[in-house]
Amino acid sequence: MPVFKTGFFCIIVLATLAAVSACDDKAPQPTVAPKAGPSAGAVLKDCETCPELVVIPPGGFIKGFDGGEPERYEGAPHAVNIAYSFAVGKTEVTTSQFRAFIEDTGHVTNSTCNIWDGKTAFSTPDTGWSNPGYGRAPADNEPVACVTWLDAKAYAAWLSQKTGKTYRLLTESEWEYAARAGATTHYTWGDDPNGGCAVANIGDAATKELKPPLTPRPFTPATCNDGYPFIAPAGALKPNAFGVYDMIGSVWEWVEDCYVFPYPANTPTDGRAYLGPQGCDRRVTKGGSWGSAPERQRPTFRGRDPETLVSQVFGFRIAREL
Ligand SMILES: [Ca+2]
Repeated sequence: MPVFKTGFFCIIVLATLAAVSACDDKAPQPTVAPKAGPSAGAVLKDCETCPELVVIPPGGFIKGFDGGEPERYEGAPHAVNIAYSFAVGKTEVTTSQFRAFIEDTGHVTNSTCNIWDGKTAFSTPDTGWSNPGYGRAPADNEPVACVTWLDAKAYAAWLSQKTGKTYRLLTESEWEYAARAGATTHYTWGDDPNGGCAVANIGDAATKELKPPLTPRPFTPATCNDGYPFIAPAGALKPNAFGVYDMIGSVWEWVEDCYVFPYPANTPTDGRAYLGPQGCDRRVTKGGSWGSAPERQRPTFRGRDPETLVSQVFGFRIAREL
């Protein structure tokens, strides 16, 4: 086998591969700038009918709460550190955004939805995302409701296919981190359950304006007034410190994680979802709704529902990897 001097070898390599750095350690090393991602707070939109997204910075927070309702313990509190940026829907997915998905795919949704009838949530024929029991059609700019976890997953898959980006649901950790936006209080707005009406459409004094069958509801509403007896346009109230709207109130948001309580010893602390050893029969829902008690609007409160549940007060928000 012929023996070549390093220089000759390099000429060959340069001529064929245009690679330089391996040949001469005295040569200047190429400077590879780290790939610059979008800055925290940047707003992204991948297509005309796609939801706007807000870039969330990496960071840490304490997830969970050493308390909660009986049989709904929300602890143990534990540190979560999310080392990556990600993007979340600036608002919850709206009626018109969901309609674009339905029209493009022919995706079939449930034809019944659990609608409050004044006493209980009742599976009502001929209801669904296009008729969520408001006594009128949902507005294009209102958050879509009456969608299952499976519908939300299908919507995310469609957006991924449509845009070439990776869309998915938020994990529970990502959701809680994005909802808190740095807040360490019991509620995202402070410790007073009646203090959230500037930033969250919750069960509040305006709820008194509701007519049957949307009311009465089995809780004492907050004493503040957010101006909306039931659903509100997406983004109608103030955003949080990350520039994200309606994380609390509005509609419950499906997230990726399986529900178990308390948090298991191996619950992820890096932002990933807890998916259980063998899948799960219930998924976590977060953030309360316009028809929920003030106490359930805490960022640590954990709804727990089957993937196939359809509810008048359940919607979702999307996440996108960067
Ligand atoms: Ca309200």
